[in-house]
Amino acid sequence: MKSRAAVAFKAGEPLQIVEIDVEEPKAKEVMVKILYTSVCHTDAFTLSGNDPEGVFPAVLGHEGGGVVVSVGEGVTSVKPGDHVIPLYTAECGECKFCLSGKTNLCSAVRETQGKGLMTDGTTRFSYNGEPVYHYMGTSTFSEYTVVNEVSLAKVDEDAPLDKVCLLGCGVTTGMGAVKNTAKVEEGAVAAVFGVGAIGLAVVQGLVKANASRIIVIDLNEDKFELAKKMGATDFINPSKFDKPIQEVIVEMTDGGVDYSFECIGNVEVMRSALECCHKGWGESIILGVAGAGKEISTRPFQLVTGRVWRGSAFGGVKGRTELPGMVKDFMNGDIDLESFITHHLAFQEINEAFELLHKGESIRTILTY
Ligand code: AHE
Ligand code: ZN
Repeated sequence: MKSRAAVAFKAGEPLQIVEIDVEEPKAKEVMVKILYTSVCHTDAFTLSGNDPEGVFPAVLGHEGGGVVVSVGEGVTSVKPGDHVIPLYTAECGECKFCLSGKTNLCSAVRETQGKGLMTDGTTRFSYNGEPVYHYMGTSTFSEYTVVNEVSLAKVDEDAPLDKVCLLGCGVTTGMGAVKNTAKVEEGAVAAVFGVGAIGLAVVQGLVKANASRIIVIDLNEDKFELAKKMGATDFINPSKFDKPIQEVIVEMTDGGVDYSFECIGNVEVMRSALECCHKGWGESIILGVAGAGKEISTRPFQLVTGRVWRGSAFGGVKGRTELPGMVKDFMNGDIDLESFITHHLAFQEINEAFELLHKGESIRTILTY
């Protein structure tokens, strides 16, 4: 199968739109025709060369929606024509992780996924006869992609894929972190560091959880309007203060917040997010992806005195089990996805979508194939 794809040939270089070859799905694999995809900071992060798992050339992309084209041997949960959202956090339902009841992380395909390969150690993509790697088990920047069956959530055919594709990463990560990781209770005071798609999704989750105060922190004040529209109550630009921002937040919240969320991937900000938490019970959740070699630090006394540092992937959401319900929530008006969509572009304009993200001008750009 020939497929239009945006290939990351080299770290730090723009993607190139080329025609690649995509092999038919093997056992337990599925070919999906991607109809819509968006670009997330993690794609840009991997393209930059800062991701220890980054391999090139690769077909990046992990927030998309499409239709099943064909299935490999032994695939039972989807059939051609089904509408699906690819999952970078698979759910096999059988591994130690899936059976633990403690995590949404699944080990079925994660090891090969991190190497840009399918589970048999090979790739389904090639260009001029040379292999091209997969990415995050999804590779939504190709019109035709091959993914593992366990990496697909089947969703309602009536759902608009150009919107629910956003549930493939940012929105689910943010909303899930509030509900599953922090388990925010009514009346809680929360701080959200970084007002991109994930930060806004955290704000939406906090509104749903009836948090009493939602403090957003960002250097780009242009982001505050949308955050306010979505329910944030306080707005802080750290560059306007001459002391650590955690001190400012502790002062304005009578001792600190109940929950904080780091949605940037900056290890200094992670420290602020922990240290703005209330002594005795405040919990800080790390959602941002930090660059290779970066480490977090704080005085252990911060933890001894009751603050908690946590993190989660994909908001702790089990994709195959829970995404269909989130799609229904969107269709019933209980999840807002429209507010995240700031731009629409054609797939071949994908590098422009990366630029909009870099410049902080977009939250999400929906690319149409
Ligand atoms: N490959 C990186 C880590 C990347 C990472 O942390 N990814 C997040 C998703 S980012 C979505 O935009 C995640 O959930 N990871 C869980 C997982 O299993 O990868 C590295 O540092 O090696
Ligand atoms: Zn993402």
